[in-house]
Amino acid sequence: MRKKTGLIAALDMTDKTQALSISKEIEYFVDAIKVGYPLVLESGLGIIGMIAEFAPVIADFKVADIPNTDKLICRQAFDAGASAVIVHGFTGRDSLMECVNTGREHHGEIYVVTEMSHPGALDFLAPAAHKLAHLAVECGASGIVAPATRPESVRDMRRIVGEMPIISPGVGAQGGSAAEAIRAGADHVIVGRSIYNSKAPGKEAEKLVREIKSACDDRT
Ligand code: OMP
Repeated sequence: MRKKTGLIAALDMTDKTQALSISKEIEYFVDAIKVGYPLVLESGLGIIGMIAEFAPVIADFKVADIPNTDKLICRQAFDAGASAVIVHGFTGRDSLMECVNTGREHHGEIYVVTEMSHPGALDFLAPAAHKLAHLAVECGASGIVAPATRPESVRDMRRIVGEMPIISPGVGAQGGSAAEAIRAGADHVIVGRSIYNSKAPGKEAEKLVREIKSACDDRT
């Protein structure tokens, strides 16, 4: 994903009209727009192509199955116009490799979830996060997802994955800070509710972009 602003907006809504109007409002401020099950299940897979008119789309399907099923899901997302797909790594090397290969066939990217941002991630995922990050590197994934709610984990992941892109959710509604995630080593932050629940999504996105830029300046 090309980095211009460092911001990825997550549109976790079910209303297609609202999703398209917010996409138009924020297109200049985002590097990508992430859509997931809520919007796709309500509107159909075609919504990916519609949003891709405004910005590259990350299909957040958290793919987590056997290799063949993973391949079929990733293929659907890329054929619909997604530039990237988010997948889980805990299903193991063969499943992840299949996603990465499907991404390559479609000139698309695969981002692997390491530690998630919510409190429940500490139950099972956090203890496996280092292994998942290593697996993402070994399988040649495009990048990883690491939690803005725990900047120390982002810092840890950065040490493991080297230059690999890190995209980081959990900013705003989940309590994380965009600036801290960026200073800890994230390349992009993913922001949902703070943008789409705001009265002025464009202005909110613009504000976040300023915050990200100033945190990037602190880092250099
Ligand atoms: P807000 O909490 O509303 O900003 O939304 C965060 C977005 O990032 C949602 O679309 C989540 O599904 C997603 N997300 C997380 O919040 N935590 C994670 O660990 C991983 C993701 C993700 O893979 O995008």
